[in-house]
Amino acid sequence: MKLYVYDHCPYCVKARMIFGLKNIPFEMITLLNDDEETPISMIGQKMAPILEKDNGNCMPESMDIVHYVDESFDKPVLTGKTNPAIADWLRDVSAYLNQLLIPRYAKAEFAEFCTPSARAYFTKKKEAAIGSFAQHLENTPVLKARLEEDLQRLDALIQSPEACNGELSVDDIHLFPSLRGMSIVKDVRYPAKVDAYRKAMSKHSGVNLLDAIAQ
Ligand SMILES: N[C@@H](CCC(=O)N[C@@H](CS)C(=O)NCC(=O)O)C(=O)O
Repeated sequence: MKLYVYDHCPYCVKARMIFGLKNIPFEMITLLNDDEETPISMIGQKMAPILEKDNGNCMPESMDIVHYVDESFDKPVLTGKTNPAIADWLRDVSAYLNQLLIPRYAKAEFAEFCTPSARAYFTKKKEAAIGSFAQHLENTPVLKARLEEDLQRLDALIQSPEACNGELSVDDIHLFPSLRGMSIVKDVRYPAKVDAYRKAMSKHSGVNLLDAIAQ
């Protein structure tokens, strides 16, 4: 199976995670961010992730891919209960997280931005959506303080480094991509349980944290 992704994309991280958590081999292909033709030819729109199955059929939508892979190969692993407090936390943080992450993604050495036109495409599209990157970057101290406060609340919800609710569930598929995204922000102070969780989940899912390229 082939999975078409952008490295920065949290939805693509969801799809990547299920392969890692189940130890299922797959080929990952990173699309250039300004390549509209490839995804449109596969699923009729410019969007990632896309799963190309061995029979050539293409499947969009991260959670459809997650459920397909979890249920079609070996025993399902996402068998734990969800906790509505995790979804609430993610909703609260999503109010400002993109302002911290997207301007940093735009400067990072991701494969989807390896040509100047691909990087320019992303910058233009995302600045139109979220406003001036320069202004958001200037606001970093305020945004980071808010994030660190929210991470303290998350710490109280984490039950195990191996799974946020104690047993792997779709909450892990939703939570880890946000934590992975925020690892591109330099010098965030992670409470102990959150830090252990993001590191363990990175290891088990095979999706790297971005600490090494944090800005
Ligand atoms: N509902 C979709 C959303 C996927 C999505 O929004 N992907 C973004 C990247 S994070 C995308 O491809 N946007 C189009 C673009 O970047 O031009 C899913 O869960 O897979």
